[in-house]
Amino acid sequence: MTAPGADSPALTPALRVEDATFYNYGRSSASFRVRIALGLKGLAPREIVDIDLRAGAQSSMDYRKIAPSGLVPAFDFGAQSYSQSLALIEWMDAAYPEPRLIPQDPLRAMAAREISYAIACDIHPVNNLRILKYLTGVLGVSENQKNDWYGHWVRQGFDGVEALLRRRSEDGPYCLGAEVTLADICLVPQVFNARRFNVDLTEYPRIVAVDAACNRLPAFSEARPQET
Ligand SMILES: N[C@@H](CCC(=O)N[C@@H](CS)C(=O)NCC(=O)O)C(=O)O
Repeated sequence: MTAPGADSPALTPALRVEDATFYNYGRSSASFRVRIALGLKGLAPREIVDIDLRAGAQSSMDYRKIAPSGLVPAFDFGAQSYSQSLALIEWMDAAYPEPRLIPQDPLRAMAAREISYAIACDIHPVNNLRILKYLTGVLGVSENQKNDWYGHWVRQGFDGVEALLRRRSEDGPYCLGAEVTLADICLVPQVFNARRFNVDLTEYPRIVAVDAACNRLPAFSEARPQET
């Protein structure tokens, strides 16, 4: 005889941010997203460990045991560890629902993810450190050409994001209007990096305005990289 409930998966025991080690890097925009989400929710991991990307610490065997992809950020809970900034943030949003970062309304949730993924899946991956290093180190691309590459893909992506903000941000001040969502968490680090690479943002008044509004909130301003 089958035990009641034997065919339904067991719920995983609850994990807590307070028990996690957060693997972070100041200038990593994916880590920056997680820092903003932690701040908005008022959560503090047990420990924050910086992985020095410039020194290649993300590729060490020890770090790959935590995050096999060799990318930051990651949460290590001891017996289990997880990476991918949006997965970490979506888990926090489910486990600590206030304030909600992904709206409960399915259409608004889709709109928040639409902007988030436009940044995190389309812009960020082609401009990641390992891509830029491959361009200059393996393909022999010059610094100027690398910077052209960076600006090209940011502008391509921001053209779409600016148009989405015209449709979705209503009277602002944030990506979807009055409430901060995952979309803002993805936008602000991307704008920070665009400025670091001297990308001209004059064509993107809505993006610039949302960034300014977010940076007036401590969760955003306190999560900014210390060094530029
Ligand atoms: N999709 C991943 C991207 C993570 C990622 O690309 N992290 C960068 C820093 S922003 C990294 O660790 N780069 C190291 C490298 O390129 O070697 C996420 O959202 O967590």
